[in-house]
Amino acid sequence: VIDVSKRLLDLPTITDPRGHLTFVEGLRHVPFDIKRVYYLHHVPAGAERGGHAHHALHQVLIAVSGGFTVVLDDGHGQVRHRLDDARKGLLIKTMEWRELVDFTPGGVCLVLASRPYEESDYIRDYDTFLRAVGAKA
Ligand code: T46
Repeated sequence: VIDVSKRLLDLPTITDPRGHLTFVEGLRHVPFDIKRVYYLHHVPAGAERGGHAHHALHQVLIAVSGGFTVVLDDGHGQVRHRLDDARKGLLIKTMEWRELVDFTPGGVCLVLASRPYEESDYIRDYDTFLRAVGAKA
């Protein structure tokens, strides 16, 4: 089972009377070179994102506005973590099933990814995922 406390990254944040500025450099603040950035926004109430795992992709998720809950599953157990602090990143590694649920209105999930988009990197079938991680015969 994934230990979420070991996956939370404290992103450098400069605070002054004008507000907060948080920044991220690849290979310095996240453990990979950043090859792609995308963001999930205007997510309707009740919508669920994710529902897959990746063979090779590493990602860091940041709740840059509002919040959402991440369900992480390594095939041997699930953990849920609420992300709602724009100064924190959540690292998701290879072969980890993820679901993003319960977005607040206006919630935005910024994702930093270690690789370009490749459909062949996705495992979208949960039984296939369980077999691949050795959690099912
Ligand atoms: C993940 C969660 C957090 C692209 O063309 N390029 C891209 O970089 C991405 C991420 C997606 N797409 C296309 C592929 C689909 O036709 O956008 C469409 C929606 O993608 P998907 O259903 O995979 O979106 P989510 O929100 O379920 O999952 C995404 C990422 O795919 C996934 O890696 O971890 O966000």
